[in-house]
Amino acid sequence: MKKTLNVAMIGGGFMGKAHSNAWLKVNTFFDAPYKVNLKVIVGNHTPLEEFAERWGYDEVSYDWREVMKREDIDIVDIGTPTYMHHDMVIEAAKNGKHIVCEKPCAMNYRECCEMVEAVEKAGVVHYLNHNYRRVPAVALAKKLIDDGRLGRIYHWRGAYLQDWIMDEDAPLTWHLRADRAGAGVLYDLGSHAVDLARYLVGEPVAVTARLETFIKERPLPGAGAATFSKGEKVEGTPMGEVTVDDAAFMLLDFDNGALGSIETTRFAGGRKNYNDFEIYGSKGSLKFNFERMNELQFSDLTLPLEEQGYRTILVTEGVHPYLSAWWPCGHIIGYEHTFVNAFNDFLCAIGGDKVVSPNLVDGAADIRVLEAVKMSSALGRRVAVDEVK
Ligand code: SOE
Repeated sequence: MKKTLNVAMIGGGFMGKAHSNAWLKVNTFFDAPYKVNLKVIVGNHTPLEEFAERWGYDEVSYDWREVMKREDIDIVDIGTPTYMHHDMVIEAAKNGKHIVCEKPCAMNYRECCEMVEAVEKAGVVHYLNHNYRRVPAVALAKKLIDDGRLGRIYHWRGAYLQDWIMDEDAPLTWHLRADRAGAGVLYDLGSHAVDLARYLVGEPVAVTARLETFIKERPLPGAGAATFSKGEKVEGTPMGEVTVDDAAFMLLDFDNGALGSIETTRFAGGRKNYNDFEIYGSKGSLKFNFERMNELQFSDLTLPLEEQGYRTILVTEGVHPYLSAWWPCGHIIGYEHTFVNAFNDFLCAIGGDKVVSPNLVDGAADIRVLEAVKMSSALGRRVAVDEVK
């Protein structure tokens, strides 16, 4: 009989939904070493009873510190705004809880280092939800690179583009406040892009970057103003200053000599969740785009010239990671499946492997690069990543 682990989910927004869905599916589609029970959903003000009813939580709570101390909680899942991650992770670690934390890891490199120290001291398993590593097509990219099929890597070319705040009436949510989010698109999407670059190519050692804010002030979120859709701006709505970047462009020097670039913006009209990368090596090249997440383009330069060119691989065969748990080949998967894939790996780590990646150590490395990007833009020069302390 499998032991059941009780989950406390902190945050009932978009990530609260995506994570709750994954906890509900992981024991159905995977032979995870533990069963999972949705014990308590934790929030700070918005009534959670309807959320608890819909997703099947036993309880609701509005006191995360009290929940952390409960003996009957095994896993703490943090899906809150970035500024809360540091204190929550440290409190969870102190109480011996295994931890899932949403990206970005924390507000700055120093906070991340304190979090790493706390989880390592506690000996708990910790996973940082850069879920795009759990896309089978990304796993295939990793395999091709590790098998030497690309040869020496020359370039990483990443672009993570969205367009959901191009409307100047979109309200000033926490994502647009430096004291809540740490940075704007740089942390929100740039953390995913840098994590993928680190996973697939290597460690950035220096950056040269430019940040920009296009819309300097926005309507304060009023009662009922949606968080992600067009704000219901009415005349006289009080305005607030946007204190984060709307776009962040960077050049990266990698430790293995590769040269890379990453573009992140939430002002790329028509791009909805356009998480794209291209990798160019001496023997081959790859292209992936999350908006076509079941496909990987591969150009094999070792073929006879007349056979060369990009071919699109439909990455749905059961031989690829995770897919044998889902559907037969050709029956594609989606965004939510990457969370389930990751949570199975997290439960396996608790069950024995002890380490799952990415984790807070990766998070600290990601944020160190992103802080170097902020420094480079502010100073107008190339910044070595180890300048960030
Ligand atoms: C931003 O809109 C966002 O929700 C990110 O915060 C997520 O991490 C990404 O997976 C989808 O886009």
